Amino acid sequence: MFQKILVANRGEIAVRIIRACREMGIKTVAVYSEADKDALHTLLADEAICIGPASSAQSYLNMERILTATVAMKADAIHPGFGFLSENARFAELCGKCNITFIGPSAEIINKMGNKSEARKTMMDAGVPVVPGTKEPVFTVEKGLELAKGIGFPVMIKASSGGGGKGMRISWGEEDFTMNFQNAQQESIKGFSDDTMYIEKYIEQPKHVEIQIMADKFGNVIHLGERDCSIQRRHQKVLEESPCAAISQELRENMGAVAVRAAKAVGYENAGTIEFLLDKNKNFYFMEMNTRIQVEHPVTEMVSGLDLIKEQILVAAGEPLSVTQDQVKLKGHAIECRINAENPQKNFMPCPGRITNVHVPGGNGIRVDTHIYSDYQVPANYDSMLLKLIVHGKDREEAIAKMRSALGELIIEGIETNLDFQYEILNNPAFEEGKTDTDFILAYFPEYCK
Ligand code: MV4
Repeated sequence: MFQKILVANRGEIAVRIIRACREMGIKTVAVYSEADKDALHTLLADEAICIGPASSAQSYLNMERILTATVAMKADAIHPGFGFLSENARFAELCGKCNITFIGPSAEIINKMGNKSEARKTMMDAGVPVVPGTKEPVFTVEKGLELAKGIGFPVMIKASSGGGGKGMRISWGEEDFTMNFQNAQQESIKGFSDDTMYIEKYIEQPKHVEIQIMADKFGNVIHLGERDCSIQRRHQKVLEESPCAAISQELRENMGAVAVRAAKAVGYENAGTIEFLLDKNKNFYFMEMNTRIQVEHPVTEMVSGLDLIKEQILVAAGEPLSVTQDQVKLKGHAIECRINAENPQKNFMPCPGRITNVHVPGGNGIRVDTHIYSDYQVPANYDSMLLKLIVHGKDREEAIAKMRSALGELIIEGIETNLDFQYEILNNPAFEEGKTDTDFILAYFPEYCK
């Protein structure tokens, strides 16, 4: 087992990883920027080392500084968390060259899945259902239009290097295809220096359902059920839950088996997520694979009883998974609400500043993952997520009741947050009925989408 892990991240996920390490008897090193001198992860870790100025590019994204810190502090592994360097194949490769274990999949797999059109092709060959569309990459409008006519409009034009909605356009017919293809491709060239595109049939008002998988070095792959992450705003998830209200046990087992097949097809290792679109007829289609631990992993932890961060560390150290598929028992219902430093009245503009007072809820089935404390200054340089409130109840109804109660008790003073917005979602009748799809916020909260 590792003696010491360097946590190459900040915020609540860095705190989450440090706590898991401490429970496992592993020493921790925090890296921090000049803006994070008093951050909770800096204070909680056994050791901490400053890696540069506030800007991410010069600190949490600075591979050379992080690797140098790891060697200097004599850590034997790096946990990258999510965001920052977590899906950077070059970083995973450099870790190996420095004799440091990158806690995640290999550089080759990160690369393969990071290239979305290649991932699509790999999954088609593995017999995984993908959204109807192109198999080979598309580079020109002419070829694109010809293929789009074959697929049938509307279509979604996507950048192979894309993600988070970047380099993505809907085309409703031949008339608007050329403009949308060119715009998506230009955005991709500008953002990712890549003109590789692919085209899919546009699935209207789908649910975003993702399957959590875990794989060890012995070829064991398990799935831990699904998360419904349909409630998003501008491709930022707002609320996630498990299980998905629309999925039967039969469909869950089917999707889980497909996700395991997908992971095995690429020789996957460590934690991963297979993202699917679920259409109105309950057809599901592979969309992308995320090769990191995700923000919303706690909802899966609550229903499965597993600690996914510990599991990541175990398998990275060469241990087998702690459970087999047969031993996975999913119980009850979990919901996570992301609380951000942002102002819903001002188009969700980030609102950093000093937090003057915090009170967090507690009690049976309530979990709070956060790095904030009273008198903490939220820096303007990073993501605005402050806190994840996660609840676990015997069923969806109880989980909703718990979340309403917990949101009502949570107090964050001194800065603007989306707490009231979350409360409105929890009290929306359509949410109660499980009518979650990717247009949910647009459909029920149009006043927040102007
Ligand atoms: C789609 C789609 C419908 N049809 N692809 C959005 C982010 C990127 N990862 C893929 N996305 C979508 N791809 C096809 N063929 C709808 C979306 C989409 C979406 C997906 C998940 C959650 C929220 C979303 C909001 C708008 C669009």
